[in-house]
Amino acid sequence: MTSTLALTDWGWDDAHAAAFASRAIAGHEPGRILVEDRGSYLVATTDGDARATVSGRFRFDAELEGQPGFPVVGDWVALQPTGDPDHRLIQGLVPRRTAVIRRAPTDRSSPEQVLAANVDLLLIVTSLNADLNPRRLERYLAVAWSSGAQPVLVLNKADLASDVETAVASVTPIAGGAPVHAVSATTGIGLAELGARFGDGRTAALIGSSGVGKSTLLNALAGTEVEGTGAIREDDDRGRHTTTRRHLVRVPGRGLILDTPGMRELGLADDDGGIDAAFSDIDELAAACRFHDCRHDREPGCAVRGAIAAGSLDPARLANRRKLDREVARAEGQNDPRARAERRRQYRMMHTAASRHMKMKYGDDR
Ligand SMILES: Nc1nc2c(ncn2[C@@H]2O[C@H](COP(=O)(O)OP(=O)(O)O)[C@@H](O)[C@H]2O)c(=O)[nH]1
Ligand SMILES: [Mg+2]
Ligand SMILES: [Zn+2]
Repeated sequence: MTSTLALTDWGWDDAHAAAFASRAIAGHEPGRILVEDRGSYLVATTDGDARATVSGRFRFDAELEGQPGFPVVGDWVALQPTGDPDHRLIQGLVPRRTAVIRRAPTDRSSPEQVLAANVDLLLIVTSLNADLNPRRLERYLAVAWSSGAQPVLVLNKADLASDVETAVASVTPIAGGAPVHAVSATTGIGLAELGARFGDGRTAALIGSSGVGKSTLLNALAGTEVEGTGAIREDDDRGRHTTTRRHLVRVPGRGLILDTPGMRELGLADDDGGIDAAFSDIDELAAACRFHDCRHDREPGCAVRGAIAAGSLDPARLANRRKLDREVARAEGQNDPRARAERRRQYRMMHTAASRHMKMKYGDDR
């Protein structure tokens, strides 16, 4: 598929351009990752979509140093042409403006996973027919606030709910200022208001459990069955169609939208203030505790326990905050600093050996 779109149609702006220019190497051009498929990428470029893989040097740095890490959907990368007009080499990564990161608690080898980069609007989608789980929403909100993207709570399947207003009122206290939209992807309730948050050049991502209606919502927002979604659907073991790969699609007038597969576990990685932001009401209460290091346990003069006693704070919310804090502390413990230091040392040794070799072979001014 060739297109004659400008990079701004893919979300390129002055800040990205400046970040790219400060590192640019002659002959490299910017492109945006649309799909990642086991190390092979589909990228949007000024010449249309192209295939790309990371260069040997990029892989070397990513695998040994863990820096900057492999590109993910939404990333802007520096591309170098190859002899094959449909294949580019990824030589660099433009620093991410935002990053949605999760930790897979069961996968120790890759404790952190960047789900998407450069997302402006993060839609946390949940369904009004199933039980609305506030604890799960708090978890998603913590991830969202850490990411740097603006979270939006989307309560889908409003057509099936008997009391939408009560449901919205029940999540508003935990939304922490994030807008809440009750919508129906199938009947169109609330879609105009939600759609107004999107715009050309902005990047939105849909996250949430499987079955809440993310893909249906994407199609409804696009006003059509989004091109390419068929290619990223596969039958799962129950014979249903599920989204299996993250795919950034362009919807004219609504910018770029990323549909993600449902996630069984959304572990929290290193916390960049996301938990504090998701539970700012508790921190505000805590400021009035008698002791500044109050653990809201049995301390006298505890404003947090006072709020629970008065019925204005759900004790389950405090318990969930503690659970998420413990989870992050455990994750940080697993990022063993000694293992990290050893990896750095090995990398430096190899890097020095490699550059010595290159110098001998090609001289100093490569
Ligand atoms: N009644 C109703 N069903 C919906 C709505 N949105 C999605 N669905 C249905 O929910 C099921 C799962 O939707 P899907 O978009 O695949 O969910 P995803 O796993 O989050 O991508 C499908 O059968 C949809 O038709 C809605 O607003 N109302
Ligand atoms: Mg889906
Ligand atoms: Zn307290």
